Amino acid sequence: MASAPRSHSFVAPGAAEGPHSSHWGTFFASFDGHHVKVRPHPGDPDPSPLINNFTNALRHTARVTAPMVRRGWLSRGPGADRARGNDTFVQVSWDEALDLVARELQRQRDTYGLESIFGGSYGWSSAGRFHHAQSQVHRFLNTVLGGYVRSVNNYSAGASAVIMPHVLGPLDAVARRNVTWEQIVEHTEVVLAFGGMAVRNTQVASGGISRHIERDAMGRAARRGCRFICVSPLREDLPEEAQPRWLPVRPGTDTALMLGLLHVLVSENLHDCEFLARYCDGWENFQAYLSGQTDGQPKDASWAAGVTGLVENDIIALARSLASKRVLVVVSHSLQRAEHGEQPVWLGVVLAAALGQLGLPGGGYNYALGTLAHYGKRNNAVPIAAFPQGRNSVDAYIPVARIADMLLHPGETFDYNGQRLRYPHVRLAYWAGGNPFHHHQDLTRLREAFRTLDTFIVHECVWTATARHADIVLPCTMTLEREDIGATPTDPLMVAMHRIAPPVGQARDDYEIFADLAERLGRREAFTEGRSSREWLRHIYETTRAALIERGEDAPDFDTFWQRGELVLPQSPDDGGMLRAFRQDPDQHPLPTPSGKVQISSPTVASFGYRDCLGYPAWIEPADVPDNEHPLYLVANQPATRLHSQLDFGAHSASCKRHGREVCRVHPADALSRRISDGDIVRLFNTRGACLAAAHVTDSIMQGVVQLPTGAWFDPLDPADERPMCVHGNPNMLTRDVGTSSLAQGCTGQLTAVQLERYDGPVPPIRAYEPPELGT
Ligand SMILES: Nc1nc2c(c(=O)[nH]1)N[C@H]1C(S)=C(S)[C@@H](COP(=O)(O)OP(=O)(O)OC[C@H]3O[C@@H](n4cnc5c(=O)[nH]c(N)nc54)[C@H](O)[C@@H]3O)O[C@H]1N2
Ligand SMILES: Nc1nc2c(c(=O)[nH]1)N[C@H]1C(S)=C(S)[C@@H](COP(=O)(O)OP(=O)(O)OC[C@H]3O[C@@H](n4cnc5c(=O)[nH]c(N)nc54)[C@H](O)[C@@H]3O)O[C@H]1N2
Ligand SMILES: [Mo]
Repeated sequence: MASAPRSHSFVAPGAAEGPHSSHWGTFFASFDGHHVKVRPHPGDPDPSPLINNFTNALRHTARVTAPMVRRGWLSRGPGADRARGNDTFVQVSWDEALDLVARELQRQRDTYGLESIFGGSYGWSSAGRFHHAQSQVHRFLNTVLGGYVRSVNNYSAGASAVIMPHVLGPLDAVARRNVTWEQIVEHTEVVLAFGGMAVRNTQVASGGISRHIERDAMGRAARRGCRFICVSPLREDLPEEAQPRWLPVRPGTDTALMLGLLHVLVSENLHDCEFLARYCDGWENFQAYLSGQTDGQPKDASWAAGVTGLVENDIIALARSLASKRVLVVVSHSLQRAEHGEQPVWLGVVLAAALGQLGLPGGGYNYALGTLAHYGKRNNAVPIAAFPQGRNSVDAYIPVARIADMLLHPGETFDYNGQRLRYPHVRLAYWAGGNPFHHHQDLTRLREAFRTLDTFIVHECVWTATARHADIVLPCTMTLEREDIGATPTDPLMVAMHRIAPPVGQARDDYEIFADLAERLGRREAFTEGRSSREWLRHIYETTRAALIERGEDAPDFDTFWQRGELVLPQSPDDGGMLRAFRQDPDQHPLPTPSGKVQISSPTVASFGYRDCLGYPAWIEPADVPDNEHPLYLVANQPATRLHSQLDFGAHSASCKRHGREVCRVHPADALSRRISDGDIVRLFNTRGACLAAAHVTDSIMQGVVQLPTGAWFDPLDPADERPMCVHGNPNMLTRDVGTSSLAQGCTGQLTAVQLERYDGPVPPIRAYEPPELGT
């Protein structure tokens, strides 16, 4: 595994075959006018089946093939409209569409100022560095208009990105430059994985991934004797190769389990006092809470068993088995995408510190390892340039998952990381490269929020629910229809992403669309700097090439790189990063925290005075838990068969659905008591909404929990309904739109409480991939 990957030449069978890359793998592809043929990169030891989602995608009926304007907006003009999401569209020419967009942008800016424009906050779009749609829209709004209301953080790590700097340092230093899979294969004795490390998730890395190594690495570590413990409601959150022990924990209670483990370690004097004294700050404060001195409740194993549903003796035995071992604590992103998600992230640090493991090879704490293919890897020794964003003159921003709050409550104040902020009055949203009807919670509320806008502009390749709720939809190319450079700092392969197929219908690249809009607003040069797409690729490539030349490495010119199809980049040594340096010399290499040490408790966070995030990590009762009416936890996790909502209609994703619906896992006991059989259509519901899904009855999920992955396109039974049922299986019909806490205001979409029943009504057809009706 340590050996560097080789460059592969790709003198391919079909003349038209070319190299390409996606967030889920590097591959070669060709197009026959109807279908795409894909072949994984030969250097990938465990390629992802997700690449097969491309085979039927390019000419699918779901593609947007011409510019479209919503009937109501065209006839009545900009303004709040309840018809959004339930209206016909009118096809217009590119010139008409661009004139309408340019005029409306100008009107908003001149009438209300830039604080009325929201720059499409979020979304993964494609793997290429240049055509990255989010960067395109942000650069456009900055360089052409002068700025926009932005968002900070993301849906992945909303809580951890804010709490981690208070406790250890920047998130990337803890997630991306820390313990590698190489170290685990060699050194680790116990991997304690909260939320598991599902190989279905390590199929993916933003910017691309050329070698999927996680399954093999876990297998090799396990064969050497490393024990893997999967703390999760789902057995499959660790692969068989890891020979895992499954510890099914009640969702949302990991914090209590960690406290129980710490209580055993401390009361049996198995904790590393020397490490805590030398490297940590604020242990006493935390210990007062742990022991019960603060609130009268010792957080002992018996208490933890009551909260988590685990057996007291199992908690005690687990704690003892960790002492004096090379232990790696892992906390997945999923744990913090929930109420009080800051707490398990913080307590993971405390547990690793109490075990004295931080900074040791293969030991300590690697937040999010195994949730994306970025983590556990070496980092490249040369930089990869991004498409520059320009300067944003607007100060107003929101934490990304507060989008619906902002639209529904303009002018109101809210807490965020020690500050009191005010929601700006946004009247126009411009989205490119994301799908809020995939990523946001409580979709009924989100529909209400988007209905308040004057104008909603979306660039999309396909008719997502977001496009259907827009006023102006501009058709854009899919990645296979254009050239780009695929690269990310944690993968050594830079890929020349060749164009595989001509664009569908009238689709154009986001860049070309923005360039023509900039022209209409008199700012073409400011946006393009006079470069064509190809010239931007050359420009971006030069940054990497210059660094290679400086290091005396193979540094082909752009044309040679393009013709070779790929370039292997040098990587930095596996040196353990910030935490190793700190452990070796805490005086020379203090952590970037107020004390320079690990903040077991944080006076800074304490000074904010929040009741939902205290000055030390703690168990805080969540509000959204099962009750008599909604007795089950719903785990709404990442889909195994696609990336988010992308290519949901793709061959692989579609082949894994049942009766065209998303599959929901149910424990046999929960199924039996509801007379649900494997394959039945079921209805999941709570006070916020409902959706249909197909049941898969399995004992790989713990009793009392159902699981429905994200990504099935929102498909309302009746779009005119105020609270429609999704007939396809989108779990965000059910999730709650509240922040993790006043500290981070992160997304809490992973967990909610639901009821489940067999659905005996007539099964409605799936219409999510049919284009909306055309009007005149
Ligand atoms: N309930 C619940 N909700 C969740 C999560 C959860 O665990 N539970 N997870 C959250 C997480 S971690 C994430 S990261 C988000 C993901 O949320 P998103 O990133 O918004 O999801 P994607 O489906 O990847 O959306 C990308 C969109 O970009 C479009 N696109 C692709 N290429 C291009 C292009 O070149 N140009 C343009 N203009 N568009 C393009 C695609 O068609 C697609 O609609 O979801 C979050 N939502
Ligand atoms: N195939 C595929 N891979 C992906 C993605 C995708 O869409 N498809 N998305 C990528 C992205 S953007 C991100 S951010 C990462 C997200 O990475 P994560 O957020 O970690 O991924 P999830 O699959 O949502 O959750 C992992 C597991 O956590 C468990 N879990 C949920 N709640 C709890 C809890 O309270 N306690 C414990 N102990 N376990 C719990 C669930 O069983 C779930 O299967 O995944 C990435 N990988
Ligand atoms: Mo994510």
